[in-house]
Amino acid sequence: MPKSIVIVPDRVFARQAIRFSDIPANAYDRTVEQELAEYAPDDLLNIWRDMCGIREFESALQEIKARGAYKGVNYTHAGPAHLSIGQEASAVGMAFGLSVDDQIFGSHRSHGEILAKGFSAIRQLGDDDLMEIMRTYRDGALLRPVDNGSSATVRELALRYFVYGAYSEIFARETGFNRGLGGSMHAFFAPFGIYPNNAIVGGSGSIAPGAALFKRVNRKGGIVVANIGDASFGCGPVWEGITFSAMDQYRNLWDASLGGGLPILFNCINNFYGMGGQPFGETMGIGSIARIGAGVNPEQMHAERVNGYDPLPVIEAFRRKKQLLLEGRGPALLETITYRISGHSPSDASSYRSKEEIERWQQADSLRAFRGKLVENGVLTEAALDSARAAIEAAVLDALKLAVDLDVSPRVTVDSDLVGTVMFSNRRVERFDDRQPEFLQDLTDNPRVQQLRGKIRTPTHDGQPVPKMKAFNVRDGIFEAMLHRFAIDPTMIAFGEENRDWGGAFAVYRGLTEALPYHRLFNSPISEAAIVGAAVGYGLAGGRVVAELMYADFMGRAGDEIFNQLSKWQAMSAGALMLPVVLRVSVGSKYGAQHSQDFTALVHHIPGLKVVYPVTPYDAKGMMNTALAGTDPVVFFESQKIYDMGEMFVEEGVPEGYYEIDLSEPSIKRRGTDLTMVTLGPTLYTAIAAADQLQARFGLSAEVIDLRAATPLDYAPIVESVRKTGRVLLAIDAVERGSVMQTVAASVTQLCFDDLDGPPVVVGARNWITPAAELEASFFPQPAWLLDAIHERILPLQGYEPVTNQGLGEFARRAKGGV
Ligand SMILES: Cc1ncc(C[n+]2csc(CCOP(=O)(O)OP(=O)(O)O)c2C)c(N)n1
Ligand SMILES: [Mg+2]
Repeated sequence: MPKSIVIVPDRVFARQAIRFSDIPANAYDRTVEQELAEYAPDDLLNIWRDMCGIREFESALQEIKARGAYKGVNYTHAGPAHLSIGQEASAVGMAFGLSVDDQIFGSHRSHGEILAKGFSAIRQLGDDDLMEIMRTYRDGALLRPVDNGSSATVRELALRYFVYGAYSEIFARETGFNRGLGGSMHAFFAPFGIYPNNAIVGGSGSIAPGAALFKRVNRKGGIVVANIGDASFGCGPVWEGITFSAMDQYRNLWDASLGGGLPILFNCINNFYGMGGQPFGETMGIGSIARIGAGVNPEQMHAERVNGYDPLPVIEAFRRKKQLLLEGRGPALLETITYRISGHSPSDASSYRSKEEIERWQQADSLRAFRGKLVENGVLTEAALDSARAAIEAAVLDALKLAVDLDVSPRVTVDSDLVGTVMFSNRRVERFDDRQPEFLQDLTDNPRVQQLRGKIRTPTHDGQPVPKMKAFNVRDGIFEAMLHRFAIDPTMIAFGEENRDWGGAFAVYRGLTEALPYHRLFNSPISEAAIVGAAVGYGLAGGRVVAELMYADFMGRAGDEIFNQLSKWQAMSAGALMLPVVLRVSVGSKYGAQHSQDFTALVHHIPGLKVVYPVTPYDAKGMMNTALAGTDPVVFFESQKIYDMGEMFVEEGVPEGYYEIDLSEPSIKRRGTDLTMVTLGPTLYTAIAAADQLQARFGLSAEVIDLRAATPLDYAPIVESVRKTGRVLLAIDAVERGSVMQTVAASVTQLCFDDLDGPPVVVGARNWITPAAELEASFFPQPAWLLDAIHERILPLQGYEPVTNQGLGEFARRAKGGV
């Protein structure tokens, strides 16, 4: 808490009432005459045409899924199609008034929103811009199939291009927006401001705030819209995303020139159903999603409920919401009422709703109602409306025909390594913007920078070990790297719990508060899902970010954001997006079962994440530098056991200047010939202690290799070492079962089979919950355990008396009991 916000007892205990104001519902009361004065006839024709285009697009998919044919086009589509027939007015109303630089994020049911935003962008962009986008996006791969001279204008061409790209993406074709690697539920097209759909219900609720944050921090125009369903408001990460978006600090503490509250609109597409569950009357008790606004902030998120079965009230509401977001009064919440006439998915038998209900909504169908309004009021003729509808239906059918044609629209070759090549962008980007990075002070005046100047960076000083207080330690290495990159990349920001005035978790950021303005370093709410989700959104939008989770144990709270979002979007964009996100997580000790777990195995298992775990000052600094110059998500593990540790291995010491370390390269910390010991994390120091004893007591020389990273991992140095020693012990502080070391051991067995004297041996922590500090020595591997394991299973040590049972019989006995 910054000292500028003072808590005064008298004030907080004063008698008062917390007041709410009414939340408008269906307050739209404009007459047709008023609306007609607002719109040109062409606008209204476009609204109609867009709605018809979406209806046709979705109807075709419905028939293809149900019957394998539509209007003479035969096709079997294996993948999903969550259709939004009935919801067209809400989508067109949402997108009609948005600018190209306004960004939308969606859900599994966002085809309609994507099309509406694309149609709107195509109308706003000039011919040159449209041609430029079509020619350059994926080198024109989507343009060539549709550029056959049949379009009279560039806009017509762009429309065919866009609908074709959407169908191709849904059908997993090379010519899709994302080469078919996203598909129906993850499609997007950033040049038109269309950002990822999300197959995880509410996934966009925590990501979109990060894109809005990017706009504020980097002074970009426009707003961000999170289009999410009514049932998604039961998801924790959506609430966290709202909380993150509504922080007071944007308006209280951040530089006013940045623009105030986050420019984000949570747009609840309320169709009254989850799949079959009903949030109103059954699965929630809130009555109306707009009510949520009242619990968020005094402005009640400017929440309101609007009729989304008519495009005009939605357009009008969006216009007002956009205005207040641009004025810095965000976030905002809109509950757009609509109805899904189609099933949740093609296999949906609508067992959860009555036929009569569906028929009522069909009678009130938005297309029919809007058409009636235009004709009855003499705005447009039946003929004009019919001809617009026929034209867009023809364009949609034409795009469908091209998209199903395997000659025109091939699939990516199944046996190609395309997915493997786009999972990581593996690029190096010094800075994502050329402006001057913002600081509050000259860095030479920074107290931490000054303190570090007096620290000793070498393993010894004047032939003596360096006292802890004087040693340049692991936390200093992380700090120095981050400060350096803060000074290079103006888009770089860091946030998490207690990141600012507290000095960062475990004092890693001490000094950064003095150096950086709020918008580059800030405290987040205790919302791990929003911390990681917002980092994903910030990265997708084009900025560099370091998010921090304090304890690795809290990764569970951000499980979806780490496992399904951070790890996936580069691959699902087929390389169109980069995710320069470093996620710092600290592995605890002494704090028991929920604060002391090494979760490297969890993230190592997930494709799409780089996972590093440096434990020396030299490695911490060099690997953080690399991570912060790269373009991939890096989960950066740190250990609370060794934050204070000075450099013990690099004789020349930790350079003051800049250097990088190849993340894949294991580091040989000690040379030896009799045995290879492989470690990840602070177990390095346990292994060094064991190696010392092996040498002193048994004259054996152990080679100690610190993996430093679980992914990526170059096996060559390990293989080379095992070839020499023929024996390998792998040790880690994570629980043994399923640990990274088990994977490495299995690989080493394969890679070095002919060179090994016996199978690799893994020593991890016991397969327990982490016990109290006083009992930790019975849980984490100790030097003696390594000697015991060597003695029992690798190389009998003469005269050695084991202190623990590391034998295979004991292993099997425990395993049978699940321990
Ligand atoms: C986290 C998560 N839980 C469950 C599902 C399965 N699922 C897919 S859509 C859906 C209903 C979502 O309802 P809502 O958010 O209202 O969106 P709608 O389908 O109505 O557009 C469910 C339960 C999922 N994809 N993700
Ligand atoms: Mg719903």
